[in-house]
Amino acid sequence: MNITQVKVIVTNPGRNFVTAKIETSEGISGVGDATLNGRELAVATYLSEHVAPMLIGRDAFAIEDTWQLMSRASYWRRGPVQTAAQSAIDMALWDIKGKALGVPVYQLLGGRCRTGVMAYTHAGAAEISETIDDLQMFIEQGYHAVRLQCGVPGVPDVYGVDRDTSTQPGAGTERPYVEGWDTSAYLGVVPKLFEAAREAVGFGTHLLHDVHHRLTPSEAGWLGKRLEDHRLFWLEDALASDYQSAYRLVRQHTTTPLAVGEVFTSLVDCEQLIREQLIDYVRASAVHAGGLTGLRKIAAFAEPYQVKTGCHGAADMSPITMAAALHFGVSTHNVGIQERALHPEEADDVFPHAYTFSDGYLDPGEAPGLGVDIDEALAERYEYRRGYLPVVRLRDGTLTNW
Ligand code: GCO
Ligand code: MG
Repeated sequence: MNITQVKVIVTNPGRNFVTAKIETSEGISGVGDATLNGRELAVATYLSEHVAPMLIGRDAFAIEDTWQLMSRASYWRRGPVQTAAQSAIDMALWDIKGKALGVPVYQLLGGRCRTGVMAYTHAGAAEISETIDDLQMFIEQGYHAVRLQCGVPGVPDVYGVDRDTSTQPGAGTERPYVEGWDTSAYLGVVPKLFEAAREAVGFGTHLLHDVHHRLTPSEAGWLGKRLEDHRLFWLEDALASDYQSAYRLVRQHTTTPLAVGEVFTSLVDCEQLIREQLIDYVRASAVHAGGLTGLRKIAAFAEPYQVKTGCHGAADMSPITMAAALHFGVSTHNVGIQERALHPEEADDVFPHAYTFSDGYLDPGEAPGLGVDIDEALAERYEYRRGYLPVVRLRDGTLTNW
């Protein structure tokens, strides 16, 4: 079965998504997500100009060889644009193989080793009390794990608070939106948030928090230590992860579990973090770390170091990525949790899918392949809109990490 066409579909059902659809000589097609939030057209062009032409005529079953070709044929290594394109092709080929053999992709990955993948979702409001209300609502909806964020006194527009996470950030802002930041005020409020949460719901629900790259190693060590009694499931992206060795200092000062890696594009980005056991969870996703093939390579390396995965699952990755994460999730031993942010309703219509959520667990379903598709006619109705991720400035105007 040969690849006959690679279509690139850009659509905006509530936010931008880029999809690769591979067609084959047997009439079986497969889909892969190539969405790189805020830089979507770079990947779309990379796919249609540089990737599609070299794939025509290739064996659609040769997944590993195609993955290696995409890693090596460009000469230039990794990079988010290249790996998002590689990820989409990889996912689409797994989808095709599953459909051709009549099995869900998780069967190709070794079969089920758990009944469902525990999901966490996001509670975040300006006031601590409102975040706790959200937390209680999610517990009623069946969640066993919830991420908590809250406003920082004196700082307007903080990450993870109030704005609709299905469409923000990155959906349709014509210039990067400017948020503020104050580390001292933040460090004052976060311990209070978790104290209030444990008082309200006890220890029966896993609680998580995303620092979103804002702290220095010593600040992160202090925060992790301060939160230890509240037993977080994880503290995420405490630092920008550009220098993996920076996590040594954090690790030396706290036993709060650490998660990093939604921006990682390959094992190279987290090899030291894993090998030195500086983290507990790697957040790499199927869409940015080389598809199912790339994600499996990271997970296999992490397993003996007792590092688990907790795949990035924000709304800026399409339902195709969620489907891939769940086939990986039920069949890979060292999967810890899966992030779940709801997509806009229109996006769920454009990408009909077989995966389900019940009692806090996600399941990929039993449809052959990935169990997700793109309704091309519907997708065409939603035109691409340029959108930027926000930036952050300190009180004195200095730019810092968003
Ligand atoms: C998360 C992430 C997201 C990112 C977004 C950027 O933990 O879900 O931090 O909210 O900010 O995916 O595109
Ligand atoms: Mg995050």
